[in-house]
Parts: sequence; structure tokens; C-alpha cells
Amino acid sequence: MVRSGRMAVVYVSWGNGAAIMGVALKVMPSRVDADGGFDDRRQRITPFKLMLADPPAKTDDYDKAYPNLGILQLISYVRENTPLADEDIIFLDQFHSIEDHIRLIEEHRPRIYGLSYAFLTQRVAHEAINELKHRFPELLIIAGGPHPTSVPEEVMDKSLADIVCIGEGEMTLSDIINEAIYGGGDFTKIPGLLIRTPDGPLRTAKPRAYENLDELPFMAWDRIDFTKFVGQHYSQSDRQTCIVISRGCPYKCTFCSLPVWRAAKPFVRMRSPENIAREVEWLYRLGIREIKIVSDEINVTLPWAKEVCRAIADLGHTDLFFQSNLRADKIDDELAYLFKRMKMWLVHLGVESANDRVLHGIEKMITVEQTERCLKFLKRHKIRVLLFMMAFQLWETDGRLQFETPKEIRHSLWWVWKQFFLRRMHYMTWSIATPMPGAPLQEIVERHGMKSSEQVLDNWNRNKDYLGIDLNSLGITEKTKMRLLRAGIISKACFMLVSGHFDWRRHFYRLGILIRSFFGKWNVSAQSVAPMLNTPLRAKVEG
Ligand code: B12
Ligand code: SF4
Repeated sequence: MVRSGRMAVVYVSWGNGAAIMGVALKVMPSRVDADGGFDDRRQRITPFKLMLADPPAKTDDYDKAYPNLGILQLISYVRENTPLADEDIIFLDQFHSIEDHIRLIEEHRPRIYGLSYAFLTQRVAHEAINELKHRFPELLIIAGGPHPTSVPEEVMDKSLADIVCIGEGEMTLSDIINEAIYGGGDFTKIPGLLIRTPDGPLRTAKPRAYENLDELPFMAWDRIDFTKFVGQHYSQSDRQTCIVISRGCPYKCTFCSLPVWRAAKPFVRMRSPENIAREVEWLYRLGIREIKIVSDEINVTLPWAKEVCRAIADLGHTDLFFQSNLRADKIDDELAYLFKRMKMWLVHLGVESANDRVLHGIEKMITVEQTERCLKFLKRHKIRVLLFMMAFQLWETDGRLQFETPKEIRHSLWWVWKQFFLRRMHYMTWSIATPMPGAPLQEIVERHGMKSSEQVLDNWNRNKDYLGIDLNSLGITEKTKMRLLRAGIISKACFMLVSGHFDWRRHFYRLGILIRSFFGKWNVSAQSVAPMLNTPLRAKVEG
């Protein structure tokens, strides 16, 4: 690795031998300043540019809430571990069109283009990759993120990407860049890749996981204009962002896309409370006043969760609010008290169903009783609660297909209303179990010859929560499904109306879904509603 103050002249030879170019590098001093931020005094001039992008997708506001954390982490790591300077890395967030991508590639002429995406944006991602590869055949295109990690071979098949990055990308992408700059462009020795070769896709060694997360530089927050990202509409401040405090999860729920964080061992890693508090402090100094902790759960272990809360509370910021994902099983009164101390005002609880038979089937490893106990602790300390509910779960027992019955779903809704009247919950999400690549649910559905809804991908930018598996073969009619969905939509609107934070814009189109559902027509083409959905938000974002 080349570090401070040296001049180097290197030659980059690409794997296909097509282009050999001279690269003059002026390498600059180390760049992390005292508060974990980025030192802008660095300067380095090199014609080697990297472009990291979100798919040029029209998405709804949920997906525009926060910047892509994967890319932010890659930027901060790459600029520390390769000769690339900050200005050599171009970041295209989710507000760009494919025309922007093309224009900016022509302008900056990057050597590498990396696209980061999850499964819902796979179509638009693959269309973008294919379009760019046709226009810029010399451009090395890398697909990375949750979807490519889950199904790398499929991504190779459906797109013209040169390389798929499997799992975490910090070391992998830096190795690719360093190999491109200093080596001969042979990427086959770099672990965690699927490489397109004339003889077909080649898998390199197993991916690596970053063991000590404290060693990672903080995300490249200095690259973010926070006013562009709207955050959650449930909020105490409009200056919001989200952070990752751990990676992975020790559980294996059947609906969860497990390979995303099980690509390499150790599966679960936690940052130290001090390291987390330092990043929080930096964000505070950048003007952020609300942070959502988006790791799978804040309470990976109870003692660690308490230490994290204490470290954050000790920062003493009375105007900084938090939200977090939480598991219902690892909590006691002290943790709920510490939440209050650190100004955690809302927790997001993955409940899914209020039936122990279902929870056992989907391997949630939480009982209804544990959830109720958790809700009591939270209520005692006046922490608000958002429940994630997911209807129509499927699982297998001894190879036999089992499913959550309409009666059980009605019971779940009744249970939620009961918690609401007891003032133990305030908000809810209501969705249908959707098979995602890599999730055991996907395999179960396939094993039983069920059609998973392809429409999810076509219609995702409007009613994605409400599509799922084709349930007809289980004897559940469209009418029953729609009735239960309607009941969920109406319930969650009622909760918001009473608890506050009613999101009129989102409910405007949910109302459309409701009305159409009465006529049995709830799936109109995404294109016809996308402009309507995107306009208000884009006006806010771009205006
Ligand atoms: C936080 C989060 C969100 C946030 C996003 C925050 C953000 N903007 O980044 C919000 C709440 C908006 C969100 C939304 C959704 N999410 Co989400 N989310 C997560 C969660 C819990 C953590 C992700 C995270 O920040 N990780 C930390 C960063 C550093 O990791 P990373 O993004 O994976 O990036 C690393 C690697 O993937 C890789 N990498 C990424 N991009 C690239 C690009 C290149 C070129 C390279 C080389 C490498 C590379 O390197 C990065 C650093 O190591 C994960 C679960 C998990 N454990 O990963 C689910 C997860 C990613 N979400 C998921 C889903 C399904 C969704 C939604 C579809 C939910 C919905 N129904 O709407 C939407 C889709 C959004 C979209 N536009 O596609 C699934 C994706 C499944 C799949 N196979 O694709 C996951 C994996 C949950 C699960 N286990 O099922 N999500
Ligand atoms: S749903 Fe949550 S608890 Fe279950 S495996 Fe996924 S991340 Fe872990």
C-alpha cells in the first residue's frame, strides 16, 4: 500500500489486455482528523477514478430516506487503503437517472463502476449495467450489495457485470483497485469474487468479513448533503440519518435473506460502545439531531446494548434523539431505562405474528409472552413502539408445508389492537411475507411448486408491501387476502392518527390501493403511478 507524500508512476493493465494506461499518482497525507472526520487538506491527482452508484431507480420515499450505507463505508475505506483520493471517487446516490450515470461517466471517465443494490431494485440495476456495458465496454463493472451477495451466479447471468462482489466489500474493492493500479489486473487471487471469464464465471476464494469493526473508518458522512435525505416520517427532528453499530445476527428467521450477512464468519460482530459514541458525536457536530440505529438489532447481547446506551447517553446531548431496531427477548427494565436516558424515543420491534405456532415455525425464537413483557418495560419508560407485522407466513414441518391461516392473522391484528388500547404500541407496519433470494422462505416456496409473485419486482415502487406469494394453492382467495390487507392498512392508519406522525403522502396512495381493492383491481402498472408518487418527494429533495 502506498502512503503519505510519495510520488509514484504505475501502469495499469486490465485483465482483458485491452488497455494499458500510465497513471501518475501524487499520494497525500493521512486523512482522518480528531473527531473521526475527513481532512479536506488532502490532494492527490490521478486519472484513476472510481464511480460508486445506487441504481438509477424511481423509488418511493422509504428508499430515499437515507444514503446507501454500503457505499459510504466503501468510500471511507477505499480512500484510506488505496491511492485514490476523495475526489477520485464519484458517488451517485439514488436520486440520479440513467442519463445522469451516462453523462457523468462520459465526464469523469472512471476505470471502475460499482453498483450497489438489494433485491427490489435488481431489474433496474441490471438494465443499467447492461446499458452502460454496451456504451462503455472498457469500463470494469462490479455488482455488489445484498442482492449480488445472495445470488451472484444469477446476477452474472442476468447482467453484463464483469465482477460480482460477494459479501462485505471493503477489503475486496480495495484489493481490486490496488491490483488494477499496481498489479497486472489479475483479480482471481482476490477472495469474495465471481469473475466473468471466457470460460464462464469463476468463483475466487471464500469472502472475508471484517472482524474488528472498530478498525473501519467511519462512513464517509462528509460526502453527504443531509438535506437531500428525508429520513423517517416518524421523527423528532428533520435532521436525521442512520448508523450501523453491529453486523450480522445470530438468528435464522425463515423470511430473512440470510446469505447477506452470513457470507463469511464471524457472522456477528459488534462495535465497541466508545467507537459508536465517537461516530454519534461526529454526526452531532455535522448537525444531525436524530439517528436511527439500523443494525438488525441493538440488543445483540444485553450487556453490550446497555454499554452502548450508556456511552451515548454520556455524550449529554439533550437535543439528539434515537430510534432503533430491537429484539423482544433480550430486554429488562434497566435497558428500557437506558433507552430513555439516551433519548431513544421509538423502537422498531419485529413481532411478525401474535401466534406462537407461527413464530415457532418461522424460527423467530421469540414468544408472544416475551413480546408482551418487552412492551411492558418500554411502556414503563415511555418509549414508543413500532411493530413490524408480516402476514401469511409459510414454513415446513417435517417437509410438510405449513402456513399462517386467515384466522391466525385476524388474531394477530386483534392482539395488536389490544396492545394499542393498553398504550403499549403506537405504530405498525403491515406486510405480506415475500420470498427473497437467499431466504429459506424462497426455497420452501420453490420446493412446494408455488409461484412467488414476480409482480413484486414490477410494482415494487408503490405497493411492494402488499404483494407476496400466490396463495391460491393454499385455498386462500384473493378476496380473503385483500380483506386482511385492508384491515391492516386501516389499522395502521388509525394508530398513526391517534399517535401522531400521520404520513399523508404515503397514505394518499394507500388509499388508492384500498379503493381499487374493493373492485378487485389493486395492481395497476407501476409506471402509471410512479410520477405521482415521486413528484412531491423529488420536489422536496431537489427544490
Ligand atoms: C439498514 C437497512 C435498510 C435501510 C437502508 C439504509 C441504507 N440506505 O443503506 C432501509 C430501511 C432504507 C432498508 C430498506 C430496504 N431493505 Co434493508 N436492510 C438494512 C439492513 C438491516 C442493514 C444494511 C446495512 O446498512 N448494512 C451495512 C452496510 C455497510 O452493508 P451493505 O449495505 O450490505 O454493504 C456492504 C456489502 O454489501 C458490500 N457492498 C455493497 N454495495 C457494494 C457495491 C460494490 C461495487 C461492492 C464491491 C461491494 C458492495 O460492501 C459493503 C460494505 O461491506 C440489512 C440487513 C443486513 N444485515 O445487511 C437489510 C437488508 C439489506 N434489507 C433488505 C430489504 C429486503 C429491504 C427492503 C426491500 C425492505 C422493503 N420491504 O422495503 C428495502 C429495499 C431498499 C432498496 N432500495 O432496495 C434485505 C435485502 C435482501 C436482499 N437479498 O437483497 C436485507 C438484507 C434484510 C434481510 N436480511 O432480509 N434497508
Ligand atoms: S429477521 Fe432479524 S432476527 Fe431474524 S434472522 Fe433476520 S436479522 Fe436476525
